[in-house]
Amino acid sequence: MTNSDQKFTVLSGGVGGAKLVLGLRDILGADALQVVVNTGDDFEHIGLPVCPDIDTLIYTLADQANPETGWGRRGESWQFMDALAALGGDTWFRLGDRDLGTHVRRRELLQNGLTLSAATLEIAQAMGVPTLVHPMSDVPVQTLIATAAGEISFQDYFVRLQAQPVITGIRYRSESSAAPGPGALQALAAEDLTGIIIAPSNPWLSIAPILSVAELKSSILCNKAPVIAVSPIVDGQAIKGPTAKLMDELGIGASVVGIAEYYHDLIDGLVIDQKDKQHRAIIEGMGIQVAVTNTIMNDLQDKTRLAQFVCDFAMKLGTKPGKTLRQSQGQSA
Ligand code: FO1
Repeated sequence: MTNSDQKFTVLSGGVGGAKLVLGLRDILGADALQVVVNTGDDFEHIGLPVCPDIDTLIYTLADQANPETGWGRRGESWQFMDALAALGGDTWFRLGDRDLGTHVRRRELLQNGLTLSAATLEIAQAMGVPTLVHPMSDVPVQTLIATAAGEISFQDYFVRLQAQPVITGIRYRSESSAAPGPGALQALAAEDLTGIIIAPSNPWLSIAPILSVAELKSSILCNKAPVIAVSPIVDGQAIKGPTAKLMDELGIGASVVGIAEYYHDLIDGLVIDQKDKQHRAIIEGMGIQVAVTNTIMNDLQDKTRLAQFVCDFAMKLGTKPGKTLRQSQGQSA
């Protein structure tokens, strides 16, 4: 199938999402794609506004992502961190010298009165990334992790404590009800979309914060375009990160069926790995269309191949009668 005139909006978290977005950008072109990004991981660190998922995505699209760490910038050096350590500063969260430039520039733009959406656009353009990257909200929405020892911030859980604590609950906190980022809202409400794609990011840590912004979720539910998720679980294992551990801890059980159950009121289609094809019937029994392929993305060819597969699946699904039901659910939400 040809990709001309197709338009997609993607919901994305960090590395897994960025890989699929890169594949989509390569086959569709920058203009046919918009990305709504999780900001639940964002925090202020040593006085700087750090937005890990936004930066992972922009660095990936700019071919500036650090392949060694999976976060931060390619060709990184650590002189700032070494100097800070020598002075007794906080070093559990490592900001490389080049990455530091992004956070300092973002702070300057925010202090000049720009919204996070506008600052992100400015940084993306400066890095030669024309793809529209939209923060889910311009106001802070924090992912908070409940553990036996109390509630902790996302970065405390993920980086400082290396995702070791057992999770007993997760919530997404904003000071008032979080307003959607203007670009994010427009990208999900657009009437000419071929599909809305949920990238293979962690559903609870990366996608749920986006869905916690009520207007974004209802825009997805109301949109006539098919919604397709790509499973981040393959053969009971997470492709990356603590997704499988978290699913076990929340009593869901690490399986692609748990992913389908979590998204079932939202999606029309789920892309699962060929290693999970035995789960196809049970997922289809939930009213979700299933497409089976190799979902592991090691190189650029894997990314573009999976991206093309997802686009073709969206074309096949088209606008379905089932949309009427989701539309009315969305309006009452
Ligand atoms: N992850 C780590 O495991 N250790 C770090 O020191 C670290 C620093 C860091 C700096 C900037 C940035 O944008 C991301 C960084 N990350 C680090 C990754 C990040 O915290 C998580 O991978 C994401 O929040 C999850 O998507």
